[in-house]
Amino acid sequence: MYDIKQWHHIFKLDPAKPISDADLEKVCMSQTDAIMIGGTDNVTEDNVLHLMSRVRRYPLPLALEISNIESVVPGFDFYFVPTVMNSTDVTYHNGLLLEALKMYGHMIHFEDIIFEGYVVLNAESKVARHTKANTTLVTEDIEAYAQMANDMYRLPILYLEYSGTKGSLEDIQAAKSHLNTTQLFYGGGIDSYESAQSFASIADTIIVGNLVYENIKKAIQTTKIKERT
Ligand code: 1GP
Repeated sequence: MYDIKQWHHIFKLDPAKPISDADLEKVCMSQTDAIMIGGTDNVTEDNVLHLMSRVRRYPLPLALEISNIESVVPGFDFYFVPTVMNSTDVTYHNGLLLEALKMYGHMIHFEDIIFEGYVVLNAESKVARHTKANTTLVTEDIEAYAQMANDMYRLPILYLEYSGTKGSLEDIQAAKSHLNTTQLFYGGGIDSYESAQSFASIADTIIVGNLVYENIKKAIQTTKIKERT
């Protein structure tokens, strides 16, 4: 079975965005460790199923990052379930989860579920607006969230989500210094091999999203990060 701890690079594909067969092949045949399907807007059962079936032709791990209950479909290797630790709305802490468990708790394979503690840091991002995240955080806040994830909730993953913009290396390093069991995911603004390398030198795992749709060549270059070799 796949070991998430060994993943250093993930491509996150948005089921609401078109991608050609040729680009999808490049992504899936690259040196990435896994594909994650996830997005914020217009994620539906139909577009998740469609993208899943296209990616399934390739021999690499495939995860769904759950954004709404309606678009959860069987057939993924893993289901990543975000809890947005800096959301001001309980819906995004455990409210959606409560509803999901009431409806489907009897049929969930919990061994396939990975709980992710998200800290959303780009105020301008869709995810920040959608989850009503309090993004006005200083380094001490980010450190405290890291302690919360690692030492209190004991989450498998802390995801520093800067979606659409580059994060502060100092803040990422500060978070990392509080983690000894929780795996650090970093996502946001990776636009070249160099930026991938700088974030990968601190985070355990980097996530590349938009670049797949903006510049496929540069996106593939991000998979060459040294930690992988
Ligand atoms: C988004 O963290 C990912 O959820 C990746 O961010 O799209 O900015 O690469 P980008």
